[in-house]
Amino acid sequence: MKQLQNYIDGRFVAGKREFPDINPADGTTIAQAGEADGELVDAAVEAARRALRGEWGRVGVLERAAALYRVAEGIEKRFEQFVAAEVCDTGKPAALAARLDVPRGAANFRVFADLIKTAGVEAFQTETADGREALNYAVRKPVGVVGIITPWNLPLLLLTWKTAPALACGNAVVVKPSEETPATATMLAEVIHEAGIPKGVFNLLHGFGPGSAGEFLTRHDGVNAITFTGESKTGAEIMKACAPAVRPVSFELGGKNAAIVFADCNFDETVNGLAEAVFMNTGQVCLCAERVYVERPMFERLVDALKRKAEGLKAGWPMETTTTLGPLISAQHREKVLSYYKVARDEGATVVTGGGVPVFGDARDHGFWVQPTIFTGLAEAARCVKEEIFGPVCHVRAFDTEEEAVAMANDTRYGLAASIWTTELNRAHRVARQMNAGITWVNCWFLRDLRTPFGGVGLSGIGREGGMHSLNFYSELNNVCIRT
Ligand code: NAD
Ligand code: 6OH
Repeated sequence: MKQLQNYIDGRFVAGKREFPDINPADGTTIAQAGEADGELVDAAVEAARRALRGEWGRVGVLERAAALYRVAEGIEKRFEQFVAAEVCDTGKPAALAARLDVPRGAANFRVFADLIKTAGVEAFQTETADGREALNYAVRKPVGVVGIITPWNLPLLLLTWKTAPALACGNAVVVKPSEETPATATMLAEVIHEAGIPKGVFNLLHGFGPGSAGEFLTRHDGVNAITFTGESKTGAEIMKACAPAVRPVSFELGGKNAAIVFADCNFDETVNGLAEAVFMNTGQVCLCAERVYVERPMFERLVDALKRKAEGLKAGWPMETTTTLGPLISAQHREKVLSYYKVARDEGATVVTGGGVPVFGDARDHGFWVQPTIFTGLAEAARCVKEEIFGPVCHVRAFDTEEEAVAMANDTRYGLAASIWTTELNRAHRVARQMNAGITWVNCWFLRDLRTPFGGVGLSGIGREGGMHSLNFYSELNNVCIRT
């Protein structure tokens, strides 16, 4: 059986205990990963600190950017292997991994290499009361050792989204991918090794959260900042762990995202876009729309079209090209999603389609599949309208006025991403500006320009990453003020 090891100080290191890496399509164990204990976490952080004091601490921006380019190329050289590993770990359709996860893994390195080369700093000429002047300019320095903790839904995409800018800014990193998806992180360590990045600059720890590598990393005195993507309640725990040392955090957390569909929308494009927004990656994207609000005259037609989309998804073996829907990540996550399917029925929902578990009559019956599901008829206060489910499911509700739609969309403790579907330009601008969210898409969803601010409000996170926002989190600015 394949062994997935930690990567510390330029060497692959086994863990003292192993845990299984399971393929969610059929429940089989595909590899064993070595869990990092406290000692290995110490070793990784110490290696990172040494790297900062050594060669990496003296490497200039151009050389760092060149190293990031080599990593991007290394990912592309092993493109098919990355796709296969991501597919085995997550069960997502290979077509999706090949279109989204793996290309973004490479793009993240290129974008931040380009950005760090072109990023300027602030400068101000200051007039002083005595008629003289001062010149202020900011110097960008690495934060130090950055701890990076990521989830299982877009494993390579999210790990590289944080690793690339952290390295671009000259930091050393200790990364802890999700215990559900250790494979592509291990391959990334191999690519980074081959790219000739000095030892200790990138360290990889496998393991869990509480009482394991994740928690140890967040509590470690040698770590200068933590960047985390995952559940809001995990974010709260990490904040507590970081509080005593006032370690800065950047959080991209959960969502309960709304889509607002106006009757003047381009119907076909909207239905296609919504089908992606609700069902992509089996609904396991933090940006997925779990609440769809439709202007009343279009309600029946849209529910019917979305139902046909859901029923047209092909839950197949992930490597088959015709497959468009994968399983959920784990048995435990399926239990959670199915418990919400039950709660919705108990709360009085109408089940438009789905609501259960598909039966295949083959090994997929040992995997963690659920049917794509659409509910209507729930009150806005219902748990399934308020809580993040993170599955292929949405609730659709009719609205009568723009004000009502905006109020319902904003009535959430989360605030990550909204989407608005309309052909009326003024309305698009007016409604977009009112969204209480970090990201608002109009007539599209998950259309990404990596230079834009990315993050959420409320329970959806703290801070923004993307473009200069990432560079600012992963660096410290030292303002130099010179009397002239
Ligand atoms: P999770 O919070 O359970 O786990 C994420 C990571 O944190 C894993 O690596 C886990 O081992 C680690 N972890 C767990 N407890 C920890 C602790 N106490 N200390 C340190 N590390 C700990 O999240 P998940 O189930 O892997 O991912 C799904 C969630 O992530 C959803 O809520 C989803 O909305 C969110 N998400 C958000 C974004 C975003 O950009 N906003 C992106 C992807 C996923
Ligand atoms: C969450 O599941 C998706 C996050 C996406 C990004 O962080 C990104 O940069 O596109």
